[in-house]
Amino acid sequence: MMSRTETPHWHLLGAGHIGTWAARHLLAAGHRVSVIRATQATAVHARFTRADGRDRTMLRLPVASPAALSAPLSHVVVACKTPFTDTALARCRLAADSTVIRLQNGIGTLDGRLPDRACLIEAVTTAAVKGRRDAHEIVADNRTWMGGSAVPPAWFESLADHWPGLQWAADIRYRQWRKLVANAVINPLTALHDVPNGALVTDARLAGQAAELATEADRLLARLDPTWPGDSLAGVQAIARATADNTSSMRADMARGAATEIEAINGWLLRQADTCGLALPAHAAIVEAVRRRG
Ligand code: KPL
Repeated sequence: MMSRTETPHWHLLGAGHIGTWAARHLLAAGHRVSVIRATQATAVHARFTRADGRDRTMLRLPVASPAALSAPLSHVVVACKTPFTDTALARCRLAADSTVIRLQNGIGTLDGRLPDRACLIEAVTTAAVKGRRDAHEIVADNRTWMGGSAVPPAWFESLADHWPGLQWAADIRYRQWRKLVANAVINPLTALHDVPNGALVTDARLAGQAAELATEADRLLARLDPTWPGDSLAGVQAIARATADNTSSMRADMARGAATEIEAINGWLLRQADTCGLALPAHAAIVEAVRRRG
């Protein structure tokens, strides 16, 4: 059991852009971070620069190979791409009362996969980090919310001092839904049409499809929670404008022939719609189209 003053030792599943960006803030707050990776390498190196070139940070994260882990893990950050969640989890043994931060796109990727007494912290970020494997450019830190319980863990307050824009959200569901709708509209459309995010507001045909997807998502979310404001399209368009030149993560995945996150994003909407007997034809069609390209 960790005392209130002790800082956690996190094990990171998924040392990509967002995983290493999170590690950078955890380290700044004095936490320890190791990467779980089946590799001979002893460390993962990451270089961060800001878009304006001002801040340059080098990060060295020790690698803990799954075979060398003797004790169950107490603190885990799951930041891998959603299709690899099960493979990543299979590499480690979680303590019965482990704390797990889920920093991934989509919803529900850890449902039924954690020990019963585990504490799941959902994280939602609007940060934008891009670049190559080990050289990350922080385009914007923006805002990050963590939540899942009324009261944050003891380590949260000092972490927030070292993580720009980090806040605790006792009810994080709306934040997750907002991000999910943005991803459910922007990601598959930009991937299938091989266009940057801004095309969703500049191309009339894509703008029409974006409106259809956002409206369907709102219909479902209002069915799940009648207090849902249901105004998703404006938010999606704002994100498309703010990230106009960016390549969405799904467009990048599809371009390099990697598995996409469609099942955790639009697939989640379809599974929820099924449970309430609602049809989402635009989402069903786009999931099919992405699967065919996979
Ligand atoms: O989160 C994103 C992604 O690409 O996964 C958006 C918001 C669409 C920005 O590109």
